[in-house]
Amino acid sequence: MPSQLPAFISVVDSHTAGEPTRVVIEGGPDLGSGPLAERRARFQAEYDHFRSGVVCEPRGSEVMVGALLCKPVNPQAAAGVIFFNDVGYLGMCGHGTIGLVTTLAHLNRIGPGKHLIETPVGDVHTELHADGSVSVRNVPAFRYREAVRVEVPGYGAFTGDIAWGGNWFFLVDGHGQKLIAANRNPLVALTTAIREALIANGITGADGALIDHIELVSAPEDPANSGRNFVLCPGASFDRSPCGTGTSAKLACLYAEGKLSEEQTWKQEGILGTVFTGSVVSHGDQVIPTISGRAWITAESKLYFDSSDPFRKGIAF
Ligand code: PYC
Repeated sequence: MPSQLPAFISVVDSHTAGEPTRVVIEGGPDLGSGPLAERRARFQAEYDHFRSGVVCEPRGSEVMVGALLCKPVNPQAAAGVIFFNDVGYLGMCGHGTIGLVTTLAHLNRIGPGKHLIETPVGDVHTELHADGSVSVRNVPAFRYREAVRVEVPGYGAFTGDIAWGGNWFFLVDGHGQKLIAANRNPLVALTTAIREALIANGITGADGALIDHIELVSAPEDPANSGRNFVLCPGASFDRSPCGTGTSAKLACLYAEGKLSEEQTWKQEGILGTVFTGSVVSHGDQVIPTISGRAWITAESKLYFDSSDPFRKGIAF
């Protein structure tokens, strides 16, 4: 009965470089056994209240990314997963995949080694290392358009690249902002205004896809790293981690500009100063990025959805 919620579900929470992931282990909706993209469409059409109940307040928050663990199509895969947040669904999620692999290891479902994970936008090849870090060989990434100019009301003109890294990104350099946590409110305001301006001007990813992630990039604060970013996620939240798909999009742009070779490692600093390392291999006119980072388990819980609770489907602000 799709509009109903189960009495309770089991989740494992973790954070990857500061960004939380909540993996639904038991009690999630039965989405059938087709490709993950079809199952995501069914999730959205029939069980969106489950998404909002799990990640929105009062059980979650706008920063929480949910991960619905699904039976994979390929019996060789360790898991299928559908990522979601307080406003909708993600294609891939780099920090979330690192959190998922760490969670599966915590549950003793996998050990160190290589594990295939299916997502709605393609297969990702992960490796859990002996030190607890996780590498994610992402779906192919590419720069779609270079140096796109957009006029942002109240701020002026910005120029950025549009790239796919498992989600759609608009990457902006030369924004004049210092990318530090103390500036998070003005950074959210600016990136939200940029996203609205892209929409207002009909600037999209391929096939009219909504560009829902805005990535400001700069030089690193720590000279040991290669670059720093601030990533606005779909909705009003920003990524506390360096954003796995955002790092992938950045790597694709660097490669397209001839500023990154297959031999180089890129150290991507996020807004908290935490780091993902990244590299690429060429894939025709695209690249296959690999990003690595570490997650930590923060809780194993049951979430209750009492039928008399007015906020069992989450609070929609
Ligand atoms: O790590 O890819 C990522 C991600 C996307 C949204 C939040 N984190």
